[in-house]
Order: sequence, then structure tokens, then C-alpha cells
Amino acid sequence: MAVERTLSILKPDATRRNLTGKINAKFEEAGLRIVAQKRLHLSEAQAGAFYAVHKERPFYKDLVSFMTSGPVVVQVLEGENAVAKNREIMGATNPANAAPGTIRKEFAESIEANSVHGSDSAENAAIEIAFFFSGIEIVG
Ligand code: RTP
Ligand code: MG
Repeated sequence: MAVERTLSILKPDATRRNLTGKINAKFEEAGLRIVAQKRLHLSEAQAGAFYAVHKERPFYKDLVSFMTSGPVVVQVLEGENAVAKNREIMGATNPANAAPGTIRKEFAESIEANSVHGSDSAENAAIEIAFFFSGIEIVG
């Protein structure tokens, strides 16, 4: 199995409740390595651009508003099968459907304020990592 990288975001509901350490522990316990990390407060333009794929979805405006409501922590996670592994650790988008032990089951407040983002494919991971990080900021 190949070593991959994926883009992770700890969302404003997670930073507000001081949960970054508890969430990072979940990644590390599962064998993912945090090879880049920074705390940002996204502007509307930045959040809108990041979520441009969802522009036509009914929840887009609320999502951009939520993602700019407080600081986020953006990260690059590295490990075997990192994209799928991270999605597994995060759990389903709606915490009501998330499996026990997943981040969203334990921490998410709602389908929107669901604590974490994770890239959904290796191709999107490369695009999302390049959105936030330059090469010298990623130390594997
Ligand atoms: P993410 O992109 O954040 O990792 O989450 P995901 O793939 O599980 O979910 P996605 O369908 O890509 O949706 C992106 C984010 O939009 C918010 N959302 N709100 N109100 C709603 O019905 C709704 N649906 C999605 C969530 O914050 C979701 O993570
Ligand atoms: Mg998604």
C-alpha cells in the first residue's frame, strides 16, 4: 500500500471547544503523521474558494459562514492509505450516522459543525494541500 498525503481541517467548532489536541491524538493513534500544520482564520473569499465545488449546493452559504466563524487548523496528514484512513477516522458527515469511536461521533455538534474536513480522493488531496501549503512547509 502506498504512502499518501491528505488535507485535514479542524473546523471552528473544534478550535472553539479547544479540541485540537484530542483530535490530533486520534490521527496519531491511527498511524497518521502530521507533517504540516497551521492555524488560520479564513476570509470569506478563502473559504468560498476552498469550497467552490459545493457552490451550487443549498448548504454552501451557511458552510462558508461557519468556516469563517472562528479559527481553523489546516494540516497535512501522511501515512499508508491516508485519504481513506482519515475518512474512516472522521466518520460520516452527519454525526447521527457516524460509527462509534470516530471523531464526528465523539465531537461533532451537527451535520455542518462536524469538527473536521478530510480530502475525499488522492487527486483532490493534492489540490487541497497546494491550496494551503507550499512545499517547504511540509516536512515528512
Ligand atoms: P468534508 O468535505 O468537510 O470533509 O465533509 P464531507 O466530505 O463528509 O461532506 P461534504 O458533502 O463534502 O460537505 C462539506 C461540508 O459541508 C457541510 N454540510 N452541511 N447542512 C447540510 O446539509 C450540510 N451538508 C454538508 C459539512 O460541514 C460538510 O462537512
Ligand atoms: Mg467533502
